[in-house]
Amino acid sequence: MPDARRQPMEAGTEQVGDCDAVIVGAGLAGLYMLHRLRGLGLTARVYEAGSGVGGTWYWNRYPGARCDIESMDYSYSFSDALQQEWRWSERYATQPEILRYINHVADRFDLRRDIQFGTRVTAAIFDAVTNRWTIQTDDGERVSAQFCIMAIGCLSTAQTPRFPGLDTFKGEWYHTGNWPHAGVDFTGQRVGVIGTGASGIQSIPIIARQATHLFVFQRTPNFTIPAWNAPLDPEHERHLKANYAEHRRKNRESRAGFVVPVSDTPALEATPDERQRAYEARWARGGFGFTSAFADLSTNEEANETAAAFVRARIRAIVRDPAIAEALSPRDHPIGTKRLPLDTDYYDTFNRDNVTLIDVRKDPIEAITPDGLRTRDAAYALDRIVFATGFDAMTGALLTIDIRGRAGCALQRKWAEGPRTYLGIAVAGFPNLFIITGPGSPSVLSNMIVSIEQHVDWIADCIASLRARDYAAIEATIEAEDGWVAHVNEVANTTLYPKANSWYMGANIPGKPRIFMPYIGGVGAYRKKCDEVAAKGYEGFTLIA
Ligand code: N01
Repeated sequence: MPDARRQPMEAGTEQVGDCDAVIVGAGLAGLYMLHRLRGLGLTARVYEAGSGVGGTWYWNRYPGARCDIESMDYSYSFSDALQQEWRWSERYATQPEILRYINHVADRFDLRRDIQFGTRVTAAIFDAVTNRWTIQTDDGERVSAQFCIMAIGCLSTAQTPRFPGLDTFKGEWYHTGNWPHAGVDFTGQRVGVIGTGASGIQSIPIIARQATHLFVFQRTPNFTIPAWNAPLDPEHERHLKANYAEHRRKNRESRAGFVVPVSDTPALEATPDERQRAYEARWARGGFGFTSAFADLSTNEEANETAAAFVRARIRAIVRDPAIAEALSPRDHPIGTKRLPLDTDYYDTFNRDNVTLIDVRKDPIEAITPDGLRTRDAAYALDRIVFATGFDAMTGALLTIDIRGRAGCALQRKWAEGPRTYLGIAVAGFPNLFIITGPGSPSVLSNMIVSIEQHVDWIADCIASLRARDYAAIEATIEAEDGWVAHVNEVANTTLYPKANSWYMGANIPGKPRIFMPYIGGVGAYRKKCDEVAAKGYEGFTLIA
């Protein structure tokens, strides 16, 4: 009788040997994971689909791409020498600068020699007899590893809507999440941008300055807050570097992985004048702190509406044509319940003569044509189309890999009704599989680097502990997983977040289960929980000898 627990691999694959761990992805998570595992004396192999390191910052090269966490916060903290020597040039770093930083880290810590670029992992199969994973790639390689660590990012599966006729378009089209490395010059072009999420909001002002004419196809207007980007103030840099350890500690213990002044006053207890002053001050400072102006903005709809109304008034003050201002004004979701983008001149861009806003909820896109795009009521001649239409977030990249745990159970099947994890790191039935910033962890609701470092450190410590005690495997129990999933939902339901049709809810992907995927309990509280689990001998996990 064949052993049902052993899964056959595809014929024609080449076994390339054993290592202690396979890491999938060479972005910020994969690189630091590799560094930590090497430090423990483990052998690790990293597979990366791109031809270079950087993950998100390797793929998202669209005009205006920049981080909206401040650069002094959006950087690794694990090496004091690194954080002291690296110099950021702006308050919010551009994509090229972040990619230079990540390349610098890869070189500085000599990481490239264990990374295989241009290789996609297609399958990962667990063998319950050996407690090892066999990982298979698109170029036919197979490798066996005790641990399989998914560092594939939360927003790495670009989503291009299936409009009829796209293959007939005579011009060029791009997705913001898979941008040509050579860049795109829109000078003299008629350009259509579809989508007004963070990527659209960052790229639209820049494309508008280049294009002959820009048509923005908007389905849902979004709230956005000014970034007020500027060169990094040397005095601010000096001060932070002198106090970096303390600053990083506060970030780790904070709610979102960076510190903003958080008010403990409920908005409805303040007078209209006090609210106006608070919102004006936050608007003038720019950045994510806007929604921390009052304590109840993410939990009380009436309170939230006071902040939303302030932003809509700003839109009316900036955009000269009242009809366009109204079309840009979000009315279908509480502010902050969809990821709040930060912008530079976004609303003002709609004052330009060469920019046209098309509300595709009123006049839906019917098809892409050889010469452009057709809505129900009009045809638009376009030379270039930019899809700023987002990602199959949080689960998309994981579920494109055929991941099979005990008894051949497929993760795709297990997650058919939505992702289920313990702590967003582990999945019952999938021993020795770790997910960095997986669904059920703060991940996308936080400063990603803070969450990445926390997960990597936790996983590295867990592996070290298993090895020290001669355990072959660790597996989340189904009870712990069920309890965590219930907790994640319960906390989400105390907020307004589930009220928005957001990618946090899977709402942007037709047919995707509607579940609030990230954990909204806060970075600091979550870290404490993970540390407690470890301190109690990995409570909620089974350790396998
Ligand atoms: O994607 P999105 P994104 N027809 O999903 C529209 C991170 N990020 O790439 O809202 C017409 O937010 C869709 O409309 P609707 C950040 O976490 C970070 O912009 O679904 N329109 C929406 O307007 C962010 O949240 C940074 O109705 C369609 C847009 O496309 C996440 O990435 C920068 C459509 C997609 O918005 C994703 O942002 C950039 C269709 N069929 C991104 N399908 C920084 O750190 C979709 N849309 C700065």
